[in-house]
Amino acid sequence: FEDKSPQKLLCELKTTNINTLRRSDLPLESYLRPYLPKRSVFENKSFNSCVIVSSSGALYNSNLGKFIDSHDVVLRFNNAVTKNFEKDVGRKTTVRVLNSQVVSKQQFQFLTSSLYRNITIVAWDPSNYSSELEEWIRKPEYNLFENYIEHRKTIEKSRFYLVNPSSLWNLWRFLQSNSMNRLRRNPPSSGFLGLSLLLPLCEFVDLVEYIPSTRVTKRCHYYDAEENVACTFGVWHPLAAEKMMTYHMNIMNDTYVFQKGILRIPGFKKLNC
Ligand code: NCC
Repeated sequence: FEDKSPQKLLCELKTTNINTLRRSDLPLESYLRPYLPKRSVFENKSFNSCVIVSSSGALYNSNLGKFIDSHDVVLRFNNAVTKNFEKDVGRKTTVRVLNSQVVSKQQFQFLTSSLYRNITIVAWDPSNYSSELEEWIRKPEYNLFENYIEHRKTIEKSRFYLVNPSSLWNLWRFLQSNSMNRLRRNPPSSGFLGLSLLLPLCEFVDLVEYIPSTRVTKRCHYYDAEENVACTFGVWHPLAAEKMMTYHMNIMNDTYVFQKGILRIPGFKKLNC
């Protein structure tokens, strides 16, 4: 994408539709339909400052907690905890983007853990590249629907949304059409999905330790000691392409990006496409 300006890329991304499922997306007889929300996530919402907290090990000892909490919207991923890490990652959570393993696997205790209460949840699960919505609902990669329904039924004011899996492939195509290498046909990570969800709503989106700063470490997550460089540079997800793209769209100078670990992407609202 060297020949494209950041503005042009943002305009392309703006036309890449990311949708969460609404009742009207499913036929009347679908068992899932009554549990879906009537509206899509963040419909008509608008915010000033938003921040995406990557789960990167490089956040450990970053002291970015106050900076993170100063934003109107704080987006976190999966089971990334804040307790005992407030100094580095803050304590506020507005929305969590979850992959379907976190919703469905017993070990994450999705229905009982306080991590998944009183916030907006957006979960995703990959469909086959060319499969229809109903086929995916019959055969998701991890069965997230059981806990989806249970959460919507039993938890008061459950704000839980499911990403339309075709949106994941729209994002993948955006990445592929702007990459010089052939990408594996695996959907983007929760990180890039989170960015695509926030850009239409926020004046700007900051990302912390999304591009590894000088604090780069083998540690996978700030919240556990496992070492695995694939978490930062990717194996299954097209992580390298996502990160290069995000870096290209960033408006902070390199001192900010590599010393502080902060990128800033302007939201879509002010774009002149
Ligand atoms: O690790 P994960 O990712 O939960 O991280 C969330 C997002 O933070 C950014 N990240 C994370 C670690 C790191 N060193 N650098 C980073 O930039 C990435 O943007 C990442 O998307 C996922 O994306 O959903 C993922 O989930 C994990 C895992 O399922 C969950 O953590 C739950 O345990 C996946 N790992 C495995 O399945 C083993 C990971 O591939 C993708």
